[in-house]
This record gives sequence, structure tokens and C-alpha cells, in this order.
Amino acid sequence: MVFSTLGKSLSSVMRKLMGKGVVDEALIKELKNEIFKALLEADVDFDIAYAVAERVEQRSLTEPLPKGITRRQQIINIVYEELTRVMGEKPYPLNIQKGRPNIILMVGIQGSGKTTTTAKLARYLSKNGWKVGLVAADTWRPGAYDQLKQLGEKIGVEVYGDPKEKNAIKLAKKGRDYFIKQKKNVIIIDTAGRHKEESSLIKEMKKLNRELRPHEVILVIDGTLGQAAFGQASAFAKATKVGSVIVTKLDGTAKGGGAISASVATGAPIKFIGVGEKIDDLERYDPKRLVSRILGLGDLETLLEEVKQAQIDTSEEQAKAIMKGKFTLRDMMDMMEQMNKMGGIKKLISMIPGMSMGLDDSMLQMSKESLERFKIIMSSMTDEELDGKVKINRSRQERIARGSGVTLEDIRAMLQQYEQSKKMVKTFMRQSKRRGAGGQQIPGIPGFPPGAFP
Ligand SMILES: Nc1nc2c(ncn2[C@@H]2O[C@H](COP(=O)(O)OP(=O)(O)O)[C@@H](O)[C@H]2O)c(=O)[nH]1
Ligand SMILES: [Mg+2]
Repeated sequence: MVFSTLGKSLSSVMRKLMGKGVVDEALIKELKNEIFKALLEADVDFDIAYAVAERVEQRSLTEPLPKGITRRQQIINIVYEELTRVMGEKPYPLNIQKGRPNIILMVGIQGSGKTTTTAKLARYLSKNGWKVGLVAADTWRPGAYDQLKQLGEKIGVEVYGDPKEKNAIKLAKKGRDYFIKQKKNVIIIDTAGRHKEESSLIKEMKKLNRELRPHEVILVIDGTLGQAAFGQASAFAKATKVGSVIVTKLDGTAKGGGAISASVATGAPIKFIGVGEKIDDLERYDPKRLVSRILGLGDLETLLEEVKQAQIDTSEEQAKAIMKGKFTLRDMMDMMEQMNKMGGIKKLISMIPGMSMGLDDSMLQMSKESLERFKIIMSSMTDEELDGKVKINRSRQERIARGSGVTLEDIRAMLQQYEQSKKMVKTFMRQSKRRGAGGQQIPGIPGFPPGAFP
């Protein structure tokens, strides 16, 4: 897996933080050292690694504890924030717009993965509805045209090229004009990268830039370079305002953290990462997501996806009824069962970044037990009661208690739980209706009091 080395050492740091009884100065010191070590192992620059470790320590020792969270949660969050900072803070979109032919120029040293990435990007964009044309403007390497042409055929994207034309700029311009006439929205120009060092690469990039006026120039950097990526990325960042970076080959290297943090340090935004040789092995670069994955804090997107999947399981009538504000005890039961089906509440919670460690086991235990108890109680209830057609008054409560062998208190706890779930569901439904299907919201999870999820 990508960043597995960094992930392994950092998640063991996190486990250490979770496991110990007290969070004291000694533990924070240890945490600092472990973070420093893990970053160095990922080939992050010494000064950067040191600064991150220092900041984690300083902040952990001096920041006041915000209300409602534990010291542990606070420190996890500090680690998360500091790592996200060196990894680039936020995702950046490509500079492409509807209503114009967008020109993207790919540059980079030979072997960095330009041609592969050009095809991957074409695939990614055409999947997202853009009409893409590729220009094979590498006039240097024999077979460069065929390489791109084959890739283009695989993904159904047209490639313009001319193996006889030796002037790269002329060729690139012809290709660009050809695709503009074809009304393509995105034209990606793959160039030669015969240079072994930055200065000549930058010189050629400037020339191409002047002649072709691209909307975006993408520097393709080989991730196996680790922190040595800094030289290329910084020369590039200085030379162009419209530049961004794609770091490739992160699947096969332990130095990915170094390559990423080095690029980020130059101020050039990383937009995608290459994570394999196959055409689909390109990911939007999202530092927050990456860092939660590295830290073993789980993946919020995955969680939302699972929640969505589970919601599809709900029958249509049921969903409609709930939309109208009708949420019965049976619905609550269904929902709790769904949560269990998704792999247990514990797994679900472990996918919420920063959440897994904060909740203690007794809480999880309690909710599982209450699910069992609710089932027993409901088995002694009539259909009318389960469908919410009658109010469950005191005499009914007493009858149910006798029938199921639980106390009146248990029944009231369940009813209270039901009222809370109903409120949460209503709020959630209102929000997701407003946001449209697939709205990014986590529904209240029955079994937890409101406020259990900060
Ligand atoms: N494992 C892995 N290999 C990659 C990745 N991107 C490119 N490559 C490989 O790197 C080599 C050089 O790629 P190429 O696109 O020809 O580089 P170019 O000279 O810059 O155009 C090829 O063997 C690719 O399969 C990646 O993300 N992961
Ligand atoms: Mg190439």
C-alpha cells in the first residue's frame, strides 16, 4: 500500500499514545521522538521532520485543553494537524474550465512517468465528462508516439502525433490547433524529458510555456526520489505561476513522505499522485485523507460510503415514511441492525477520524447490550405499539415489562432512546433532502446520546 512504511511507524506511535494510562510529559517526549524517527524513515528532510516533531511537542505541552475533549484526543488532533500541514493542507483542483479549450502541458525528467501520467489523467478527465485530446510532442525518444498512442487506444482517447516531425514546438502547436478544431475541452501535451537536471528542464519548459500558453503546467516528479524531489520542484515553482505537481510511483517506495513534503515545501500544489503502473492508478491528492489513513484514524469517505450503502438497504416505503417524519420503533430497530451489519458500531466509529480512540469500550458495550435488550422488549409489544399507532402509557409499559422480564426503567430508557433517534433522523432527513441524494452527513447513530459525536 502507498505510504505503508510511514503508516506503520506512525500508527504504532498513535497506539502507544492510546494505550498508556496517563498522558504526561514523558509520553509526549516519546511521541515527539517517534514522529521524528518515522518522518526521517520516510525520507522527509531533517529540518522539516524536526520542526514537525517540535511543534507537536510544544503544542501538546502548552495548549489549553478545549472543553469536551480528552487530552488524548487533543494530542491526536495536534499530530493530525501538524502532519497535514507538511503534507499540503488541502486538495487543489485542476485549472480547467468549461467553455474553453483547456491546455495542459506535462513536463518532467525522462522516466519520471510523464507519458503514463498523461494517459492516466486523460482517463480520469474523460471519465468525468471532459472531451480530451492528447498530443504526443516527445520528438526525442524513439517510440514515444507509439507509447502514447497505445495508451490512448486503450482508454478511447484520440492521440495526435507525427513521428516525422522533429520540431517539438511546431508539433505541439499543430496538435493543439487540431484538437481546438475538434472542440475538445482538455488538450494534454506530453513532452520530451531528456534532461537529467533541473536547469535545462526549466529552460525548455519556459520555451514551451511561451509558445503554447498553457492554462496549467504539470511537473511530473518521480516519488522514489524522496526529499531529492525538492530541487526539481523548487526550480519549477520559481519558474511558473501556473504550475502544479503530480508525484508518481508512490506505490513502490518508502520515500513517498519525503517526495510529497519536499514538493509542498516549494509551494507548488500537488494535484494528483500516481500509485501504480495501471491506467487507473491515479488519485486526486487530498492531504487530510492521506494523513488520516497514515495515522490509522480511518477514512471518513469510506465511512460515508458505507452509510450510503446501508441506506440503500432501507426499503423505499420505509424511507418515504421516514421522510414524512414517521419513524417508528421498528424503524429504529432496523437502523440499529443496519449499523451492526455494517461491521459493528465499533468499526463504524473507527472510520471517523479522531474518533476511534476517544470512545471507551464501555460505551460501545452498552449500545450492543441495549440492542439486545430492545429486541427482547419489542418482542412483548403489540403491532399497534410497534407501529406507533398508540401511545405507550404506564399500564402498557407495565404489561410489556411483565411480558419481557425487564424493568420499567429499561422500557423508559428505550422509549427515550427512541425519541432521541427520531429527532436525529428527522434532522438528518431534512439536511439530506436539502443537499440532495448523497449529502455528506453522518446520521445520528442510535445507541448514543446526542453530543457523543463532537
Ligand atoms: N509503479 C509505478 N510505475 C509508474 C508510475 N508511473 C509511471 N510508472 C512507470 O515508470 C516508467 C516510466 O514512465 P513513462 O511514462 O514512460 O515516463 P516518461 O519518460 O516521463 O514519459 C514506466 O515503466 C511506467 O510504467 C506509478 O505511479 N507507479
Ligand atoms: Mg514519455
